[in-house]
Amino acid sequence: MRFENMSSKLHRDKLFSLFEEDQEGVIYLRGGEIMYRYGTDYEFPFRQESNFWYLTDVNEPDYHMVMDLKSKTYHLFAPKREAAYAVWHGRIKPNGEIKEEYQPDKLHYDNDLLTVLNDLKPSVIYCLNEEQAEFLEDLNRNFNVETESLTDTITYCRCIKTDDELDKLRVSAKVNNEAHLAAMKAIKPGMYEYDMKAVFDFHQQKNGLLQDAYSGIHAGGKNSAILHYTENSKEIKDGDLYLIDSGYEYEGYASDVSRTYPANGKFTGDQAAIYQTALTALNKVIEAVKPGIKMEDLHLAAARIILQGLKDHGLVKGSIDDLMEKNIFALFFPHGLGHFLGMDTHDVGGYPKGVERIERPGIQFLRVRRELQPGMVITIEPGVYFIPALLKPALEDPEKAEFLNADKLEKLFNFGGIRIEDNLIITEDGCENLTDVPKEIKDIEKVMQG
Ligand SMILES: [Mn+2]
Repeated sequence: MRFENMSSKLHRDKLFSLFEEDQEGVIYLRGGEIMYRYGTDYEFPFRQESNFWYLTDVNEPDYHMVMDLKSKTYHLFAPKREAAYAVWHGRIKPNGEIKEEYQPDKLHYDNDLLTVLNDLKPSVIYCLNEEQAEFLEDLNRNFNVETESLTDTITYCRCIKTDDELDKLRVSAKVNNEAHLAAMKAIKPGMYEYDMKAVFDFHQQKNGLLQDAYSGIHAGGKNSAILHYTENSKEIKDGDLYLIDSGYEYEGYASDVSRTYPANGKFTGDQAAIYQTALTALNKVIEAVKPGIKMEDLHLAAARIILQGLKDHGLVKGSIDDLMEKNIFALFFPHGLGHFLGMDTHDVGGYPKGVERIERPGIQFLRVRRELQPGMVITIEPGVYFIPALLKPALEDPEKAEFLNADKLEKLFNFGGIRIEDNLIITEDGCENLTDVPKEIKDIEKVMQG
């Protein structure tokens, strides 16, 4: 599936529309440059800065852009390449081709940036950060540069997706779903975590998705209780759980899916009970997702379900209300329930101006605190972990220990953790689940046992 490279026109119109009709000034964005490893000539693969990509469709290094607010004119500045560039990096795109591909109102070379800005005589230049502000002020000391508001304005645009963006996320999800299914089918005890990474990456890349959206987590056994484990280097043993939290981008749009399953294809009693606890939380939250609902309420609802599951399995004791009040949930579910998803994996817009984090264990890490609206895209990723670094001190703290079954918990210090994560588009009356990878216990066991 190919997309016309014109989503950025809609995005620019959306951004223009947020300024007053007679507003003076210009918006300036500098695109990404190639990054090198420390002081060497090792090049990291180029990936455009998300705001720039969003507003231009340009995923090439060394571009700049200017939007003139009054005339609604979009200027794109392409790098002026030396002939030697072609020898080392490939063909230099002719101007006509750049114009055709990106359709700016005015195309210039980057060395004309100062001339064009001087001609526009902007009363103010809105830009994203201090670094870009300094770059502009170095061009002309008299420029009046403002860095306070543009990030919020673009973020406001980016957190409600257009239909084109949703279609890109659907394509991304489809390939990612296949890669997750392939990983689930491939695992065997004795494989290394990097073997699983290789299987997953292969299925993405052979489908044309070349850019990972974040550092993938491939965690066997107790490593699955390390929230951002990325070593991916250990052997996965018989009886271990394996947790995969990994995703690739399609045309800049990320997928972020997690699954956890037994390496040998059959859940033990403990594994099934604890897995089902996380899964029930996920399924119940997905049923509840709809416009108007708040992520912090979903987080707390998931926490209650997790506590109920742990209580049913004899790991915690007391009333759910007391367990909630004492923040016992955060010992087992210490991260946020989910986040926005888009051009960035942890996409922008989770905290509008004036909204603060909730100072409470676990939920303080929630990355979204706002009412859900149609067109937003979120992940929901409840987890249940046995993290000795959290549980050991809790067992020594009388305030917490009275709610914990020490004998049972100590036996689970090497259990690891479970996280199950789906990606959802908020719709008018609920949500569309982009993730289609087996997650019910019977479905996982069926797939894994061939
Ligand atoms: Mn996530």
